[in-house]
Amino acid sequence: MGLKTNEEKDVLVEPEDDVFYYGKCVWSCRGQRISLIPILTIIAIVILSVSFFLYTVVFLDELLSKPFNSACEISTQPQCDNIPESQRFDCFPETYLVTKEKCEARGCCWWPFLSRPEMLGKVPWCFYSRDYQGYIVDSLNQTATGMTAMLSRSTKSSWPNDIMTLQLDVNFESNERLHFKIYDPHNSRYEVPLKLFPASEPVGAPDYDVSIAKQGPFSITVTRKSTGQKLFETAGTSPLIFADQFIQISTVLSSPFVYGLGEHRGSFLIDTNWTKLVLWNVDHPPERNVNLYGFHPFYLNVEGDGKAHGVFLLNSNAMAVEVQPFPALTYRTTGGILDFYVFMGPSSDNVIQQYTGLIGRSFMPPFWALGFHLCRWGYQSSERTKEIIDRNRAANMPYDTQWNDIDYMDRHLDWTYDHDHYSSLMEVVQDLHNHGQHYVMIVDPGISIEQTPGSYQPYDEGIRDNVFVKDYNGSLIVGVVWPGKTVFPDWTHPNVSDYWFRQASRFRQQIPYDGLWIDMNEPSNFVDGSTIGCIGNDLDDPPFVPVGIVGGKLTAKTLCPSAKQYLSYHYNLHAMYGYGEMVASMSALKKILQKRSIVISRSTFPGSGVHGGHWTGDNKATWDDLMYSVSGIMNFQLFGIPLVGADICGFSGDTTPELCARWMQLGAFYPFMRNHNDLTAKDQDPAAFDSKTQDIIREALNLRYTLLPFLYYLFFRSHVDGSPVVRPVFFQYPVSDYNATLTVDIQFMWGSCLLITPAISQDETVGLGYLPKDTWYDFFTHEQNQSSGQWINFDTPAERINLKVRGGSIFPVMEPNVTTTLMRKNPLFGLFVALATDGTASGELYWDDGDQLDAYESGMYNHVSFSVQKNTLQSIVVKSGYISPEGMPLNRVTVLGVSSAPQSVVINKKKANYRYDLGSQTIYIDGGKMSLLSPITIGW
Ligand code: MIG
Repeated sequence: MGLKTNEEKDVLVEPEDDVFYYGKCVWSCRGQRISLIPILTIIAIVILSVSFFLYTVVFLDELLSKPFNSACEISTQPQCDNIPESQRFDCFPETYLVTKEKCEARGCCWWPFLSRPEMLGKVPWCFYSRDYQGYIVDSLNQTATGMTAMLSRSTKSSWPNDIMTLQLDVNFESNERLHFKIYDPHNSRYEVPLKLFPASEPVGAPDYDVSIAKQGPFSITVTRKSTGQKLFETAGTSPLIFADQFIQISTVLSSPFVYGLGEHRGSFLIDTNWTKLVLWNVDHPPERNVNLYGFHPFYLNVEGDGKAHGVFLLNSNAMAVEVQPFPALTYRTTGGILDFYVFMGPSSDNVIQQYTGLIGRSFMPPFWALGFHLCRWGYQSSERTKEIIDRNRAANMPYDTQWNDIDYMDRHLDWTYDHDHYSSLMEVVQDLHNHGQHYVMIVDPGISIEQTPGSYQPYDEGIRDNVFVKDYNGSLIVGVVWPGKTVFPDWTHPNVSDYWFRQASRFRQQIPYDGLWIDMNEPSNFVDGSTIGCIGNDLDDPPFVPVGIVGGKLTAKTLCPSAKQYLSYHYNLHAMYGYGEMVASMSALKKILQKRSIVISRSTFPGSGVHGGHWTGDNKATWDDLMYSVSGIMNFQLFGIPLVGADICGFSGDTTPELCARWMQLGAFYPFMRNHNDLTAKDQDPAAFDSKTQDIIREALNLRYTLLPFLYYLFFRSHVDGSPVVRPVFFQYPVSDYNATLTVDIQFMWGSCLLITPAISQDETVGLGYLPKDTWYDFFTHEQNQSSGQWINFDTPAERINLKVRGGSIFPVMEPNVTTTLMRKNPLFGLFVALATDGTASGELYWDDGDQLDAYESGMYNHVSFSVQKNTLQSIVVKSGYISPEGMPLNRVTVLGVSSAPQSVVINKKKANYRYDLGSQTIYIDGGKMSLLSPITIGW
């Protein structure tokens, strides 16, 4: 019956276009395409027999441990025998088009056969031999905190300008941080101008060892002493190559569980089956297998036993990182030096704490920034912006911040607004402020050169202060962006910070904005290189360009790498362009506002988290994009940029009510929650939908606002000790049967308390997820689940997200309101207590005035810790440095997991009002507005 229907359809349907037609034929065009079948069959037979032959060949080869290569197959010189596919290190990484002649000219092994046809294009045909001539160690000396070695090579590599002598410095910086650096001791080379922070304590008895091979090719091994696990191991991989514009080093990974290396789109766990990741900042929508907006050469590797370490390569040159099944990882970078840091963990949290200890801890966002942000490209007028604000207020949506995109500007000129269409912008912003709301608008880096001299200060002052990027010749380099022809501030120029501050502060006198959204800062350019292209020298067109890079070249959609910045060529500094703008923008905001604020940047680099947050760019209104957003957000937790979110409901394309409602439910758990929409897509602000959808969205927002004190606490932790805000499930549960937790990337945690399981597909009411071994409570029903660590069905009814609380948690909550400002005026604190099976629980609270600069650093904050033992909750006021007029009254306490009705409930020796629900085993206690700034004891 079904088949018949298909056939009928095929006859009836007129192919509308070729793509559609071919697509259909795969399934059901047998009648019409009968002539294809014999051809396809023959092709299939050929493919099968060839692959069977190859498979047999390779299999036998490995089985018999016998070289298949005889003198006539592979050149007899290099040792190419018995190198399994997984251990082939690519000797021709710059192209797929390699020939036997070219390969052998490099002294490498040529073996163009693969075990399985699907390995084509993944497993290299041209790979290093075991005895490839590289660097040897000439001398090795111990130093007070490590060792120093001199390396040299006597033959040239195939890359131009080898550095024939190298120095390696190994420095044990602390028990947790190892630093090693390979560089040219004779000529100084570009090094990343990033502010790094010293290790907190000196080295004592570290749990690591470093050894350098004294004989044979150079190799370095870092071992975790207590387990013998090798954490960084170059032996048995590709040789070290250190040429002027091509530097390569490989390491064996301790396990295939490797994460990070951004910015990229994909699963959280990086596939070790030959994945090539390109790092080179570019304006490109999140797509798999290409480089994106940010540059983060950092990975986390979970060792077999649940311990973890991290590796950071401090390098900002265009880079390819290849991960292969050995498992091993190869860095190939186009410049700089090899400057490595290894972080010893041993927990994943520790690794991130140690990494951010080096690159800087995340900034403390103001409280309002954790509320809901609403944005779109193309309101087209201040009146329309106001209509949207009004309708969402009328719909009672919790909502703190309204944004404007480039359409607020006068002809897309930075630091101006359109006096025709946005004439009432000032009133709109004042109205937001009157309602306790905030305003953020976009600024792009490109400064128009097309204005009448004397009429546009951002250009005139930039020329006067000499802050724009130059071309290789020293003239201004000109690109094209939204305002037409533009120049680009050089964020490394000593005058740029003042210059940017002046523009920002002058504009703030017109429009009193509260934060900055900085876009297009890869930097993006509508023409490749510049309006006159690039000179095309070794910097624009280097001998190695990562395969798969967007546009196929470094100049694509950005400035010429040969352009000159104050500190170095753009070639070296490109990856840091957005970072530099973040630094200048945050510094300007602090000076202007004298308050905490936000900078949300598209392009990022290590250290960006110190100065702002990130959104993951131009996603689409699809379920796939909703799903991948979770990995995106978890990645930035590894990179030390916890304030991150994806465009909720999807940027490009029209969303649907269901998708948007689901996305708002998930987005309520993004550290940065913003709904943003493309120029032409249909409205997707909460009030744009039918009342049922609005109800779902309002609930999601109320839930977020209820949980804001907990989220704020998590940001405090991140700011102070570097713990991520959103945590991958394995951070809490590193060991699980079949390593299940190591693959979980649709679910995630807030701190150690909440497990979030979003719905990720249409019409989904139950979703498969992993429930780690622990005691769990449903946040809404309080239903208890004792899990032994299993994949189970999670209820995902349309009305809400699945939210589970880990037994043993205490976290602060607050009565929600439509703005954080109103919540703070009447702060009704609550405590959510979920008992572990032994009746214990613990948690903490952080509070300050919400936007005071350096509140924590100047001690003007409150910190309270809570614990439960034997039916008694006790608080300890760790710090009370912020006394607000509103106080910190405890409104209610909800205790889950109380199996029998209490006789009474007592707060600080006084009887309290409470209600016990046997069904859900919950006590609801009236907190009696006791001040949280004094110790509280509650017994039941
Ligand atoms: O070329 O400012 O990623 O969020 O709406 C597009 C317009 C420029 C890209 C940003 C997007 C923003 C859009 N921008």
